[in-house]
Amino acid sequence: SSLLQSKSLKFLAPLALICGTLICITFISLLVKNISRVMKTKWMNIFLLKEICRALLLNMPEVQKKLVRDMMDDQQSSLDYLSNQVNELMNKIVLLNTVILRKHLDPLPYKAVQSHGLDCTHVKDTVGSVSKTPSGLYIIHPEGSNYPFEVLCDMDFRGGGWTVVQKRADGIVQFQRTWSEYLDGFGDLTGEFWLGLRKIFDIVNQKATHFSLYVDLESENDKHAYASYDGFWIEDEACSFKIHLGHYSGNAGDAFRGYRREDNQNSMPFSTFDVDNDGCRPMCTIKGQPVKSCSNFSDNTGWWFNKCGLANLNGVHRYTGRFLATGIHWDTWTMNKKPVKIKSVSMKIRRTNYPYFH
Ligand SMILES: [Ca+2]
Repeated sequence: SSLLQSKSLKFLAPLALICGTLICITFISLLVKNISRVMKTKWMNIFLLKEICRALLLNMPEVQKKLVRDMMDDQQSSLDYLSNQVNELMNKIVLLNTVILRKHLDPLPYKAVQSHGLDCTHVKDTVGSVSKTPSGLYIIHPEGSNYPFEVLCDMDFRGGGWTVVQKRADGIVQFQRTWSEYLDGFGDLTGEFWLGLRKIFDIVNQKATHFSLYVDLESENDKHAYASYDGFWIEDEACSFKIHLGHYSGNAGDAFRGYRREDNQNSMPFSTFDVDNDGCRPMCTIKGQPVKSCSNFSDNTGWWFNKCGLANLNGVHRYTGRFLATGIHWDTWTMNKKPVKIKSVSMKIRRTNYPYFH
């Protein structure tokens, strides 16, 4: 029996070994399987993460781009707004500077003096016979006028004796005015002004007087040109202050008469946006545009328009040192076949019998 026992043991031992090995292999294989499953999920996760990252990376620039674009747009518009504000402020500073400069420069020569006359030529003749008459403000009382009024006399230019009827320099004074304002005059005699049609009428319609007109123009680049008329008078209010001009001389061209018959403003009545005498009845075609009112077409300024013509010295002054699209026109004054951009103007009148004339 002990032999049998040892035989069976001999037989059982390898069997147990095989069984144990098998179990072991199964266990290990199960373990590996498990590990690999875990690895697989991990890898899957990594893959997914990678995919998500890639998707994010792909999407991120788009999102960012949009964000950045929006931010830049915001920045740009606020920059534009700020630079506009700066420009506006700069323009205001320029205007204020000119006001201050004028206040500093003017007090002496522009004090109204006591002496009077019928007009600046008469003032010059009477006051100036003793000592030099300075340029500045004088009170005149033309024949036929019901009241005396203040005028600016230019006593220096070409022998003096000039009554200044209109002046443009800095754009401070608005020339978009009603008929009644053009009638009585507006602005500042020490700066920009329109003397007024009634006063001009009273000066040029005195007995035994003839007046000439001198138009002094200055371009944006400080060039000067002039147009001189050896005769100048206007009709009364009932005739809407029709203008009458004598012979032209000068180097700026005769913009009052223009080149074509329809440009001729000579003997035209005055027009404003509220009183229309401009010869466009019912309509004119200006640069291919239908125009009912030349005053409207010229930013509501007043002038002796004729369909509408080449001259408008009362046009809107847009010279701010930066943007030049001036509405002041004397379109016969040209450079490179284009009308010269006008920065400042004055219109002055003087008796023609003045000895120093010409
Ligand atoms: Ca009209």
